[in-house]
Amino acid sequence: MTSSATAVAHANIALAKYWGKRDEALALPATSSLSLTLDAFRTTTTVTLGDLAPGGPDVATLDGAPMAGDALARVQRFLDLVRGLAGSDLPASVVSVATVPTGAGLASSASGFAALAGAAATAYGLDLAPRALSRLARRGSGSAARSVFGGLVLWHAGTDDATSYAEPVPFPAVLDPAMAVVVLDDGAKPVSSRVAMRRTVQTSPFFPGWVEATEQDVAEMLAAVAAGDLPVLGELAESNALRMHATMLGARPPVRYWTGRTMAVLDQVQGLRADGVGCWATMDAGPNVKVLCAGSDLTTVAAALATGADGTGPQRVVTARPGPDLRVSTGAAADAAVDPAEVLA
Ligand code: 2P0
Repeated sequence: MTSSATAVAHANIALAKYWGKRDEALALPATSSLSLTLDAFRTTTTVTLGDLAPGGPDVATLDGAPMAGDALARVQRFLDLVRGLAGSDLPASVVSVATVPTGAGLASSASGFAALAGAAATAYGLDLAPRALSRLARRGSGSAARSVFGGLVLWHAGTDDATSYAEPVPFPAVLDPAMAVVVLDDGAKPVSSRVAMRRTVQTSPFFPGWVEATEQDVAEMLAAVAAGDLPVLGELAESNALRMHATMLGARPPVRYWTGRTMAVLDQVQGLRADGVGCWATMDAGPNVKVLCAGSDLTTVAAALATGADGTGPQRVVTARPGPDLRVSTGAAADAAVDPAEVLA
């Protein structure tokens, strides 16, 4: 008998970052983190069982191309985990379509492993509540724990597998968070965030300070969210991102994801603030800059960023608002959920 499930998960961008694990095997982070799930970037994944010989290898495609090597091995390891929970030896056929450029610091592994967790758990007959699904997604990729939920999301660092999960953080309508994503480079990054994180933990003398400061940032951010204070949230987010990059710049050899164009966008954001427009930058494991602003300012901010910084020329900007929770469907509804036209051109 064939069993199939499809899940749609949205990418998230951290405002207080996850950078460094305290336990690699269980993917337990060194700090809690806070993120915004975005409506503009998502992964749709279908997991089908029953059309491959039992005991054989899993197969997977991403945007129509067969997965191979390390990327496929990572998917297979994750499916082994799900099979262990389900008591199954059936291989899976995985079809994934993303509107997120892969490996470019645009949170593709977050939406990718959240969608895989949702689809695989259902296909293998596991009935997991959202918190358990968040814990499962974490094992695929840490940040995927957060993509199980929409809106603002807090991932508790926790102390073990059971206590390290994400949950939504309700926010007042007045907060109105939105993001303009400046896509400077959507190619794969030179150093994976997994490798860069490990190197930072092992060699950066700044790492202990980063951990301490981030726990404080998360607490202050939650207070700003509850108060509906976007400027305070934005200032904390920009500062936290700069500290994360400072920590990895302190690694040996140093990890630097920024380019000259990254710095030019930071200047643009500072210029917009000087002109009275509330916006704050955050950067992940890549050169791209994500700019937090009020939804009511999103069109203005995106238009200003799109013109490009002095001397750089026009640049691509994608606008995003808070995205939804992970959705899982089965049967005919699942087939309809996969739309090849969603592939990013
Ligand atoms: C974050 N990043 O909080 C941080 C900020 C990148 C910079 O989570 O090793 O792909 O799979 O747990 O989740 C990217 O790291 O790493 C990430 P693994 P992941 O969004």
